[in-house]
Amino acid sequence: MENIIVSRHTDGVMQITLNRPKALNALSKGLLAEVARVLDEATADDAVRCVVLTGDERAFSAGADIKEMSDGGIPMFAEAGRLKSWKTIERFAKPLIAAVNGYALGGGCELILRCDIVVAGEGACFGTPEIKIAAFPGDGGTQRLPRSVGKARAMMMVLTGEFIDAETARDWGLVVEVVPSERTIERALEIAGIIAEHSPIAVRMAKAEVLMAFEKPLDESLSLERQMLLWQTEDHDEGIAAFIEKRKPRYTGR
Ligand code: CO8
Repeated sequence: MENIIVSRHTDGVMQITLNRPKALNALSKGLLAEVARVLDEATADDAVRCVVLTGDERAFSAGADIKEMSDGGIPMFAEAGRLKSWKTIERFAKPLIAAVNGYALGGGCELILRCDIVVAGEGACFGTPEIKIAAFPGDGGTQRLPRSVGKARAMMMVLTGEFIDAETARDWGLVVEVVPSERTIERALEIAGIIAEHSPIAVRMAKAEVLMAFEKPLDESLSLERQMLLWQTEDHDEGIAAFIEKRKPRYTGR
């Protein structure tokens, strides 16, 4: 991999570190394709229960690669491979946790909007500055940002291009916790480790159900949630047995 570093932790957590520091981890087509490839591998690998996505101290990611844009022009955004990579990230069914230090801008901000939980270091900042280059957050940001922070705040960010700091991002609901910068990855890994102990099938179902709240009308998602109650899993039986027998459950993911 040229643009990312992949590491595995013993507790079932995979860490993907964006690694284009000279370009502030800008999301080139190559980088996005590598992230998508690794997420496909993580999907197929039962040993991976949760993924943490991070950058470096200076930037989680400063967004789409503006230098690639000038090569390809705006239609570059609609390039099939690039859209396929985004789709893979969006459809990843296991939990995805972002650990953000430094800039999370443009596509970098859109990337965290696709994550399930976001932990930020004190110095992190978030923004959708595309308007400054006569564009808009077209990798899902115009739709996901208002669902995350509400219309007025999304309009403020999208139309001014101004950044918000980590505390504001937490107050607005974009981020779940703000921690000292040197603790960001550690905290994200802690959360991932807790999730990795749970039944993987129950975790996948729970993630899918919460996401339905943003994707479907309420009557449809409530009806789908009720249908999911019919699911019988061995893990559920094991969870109940372990509770009654006062022991740790041994989940198999079935
Ligand atoms: N793409 C490519 N290279 C970048 C990017 C980027 N997004 N951001 C920074 N870099 C590069 C710089 O060019 C510079 O490289 P070099 O040293 O070779 O000149 C290096 O990273 C360091 O950057 P700076 O020197 O600019 O660092 P500063 O600390 O002075 O500034 C900033 C940091 C404020 C983050 C500044 O770099 C910046 O404003 N970057 C651009 C942020 C941005 O606009 N992001 C949004 C991009 S567009 C997008 O994400 C989605 C578009 C979807 C459009 C849909 C269709 C309309």
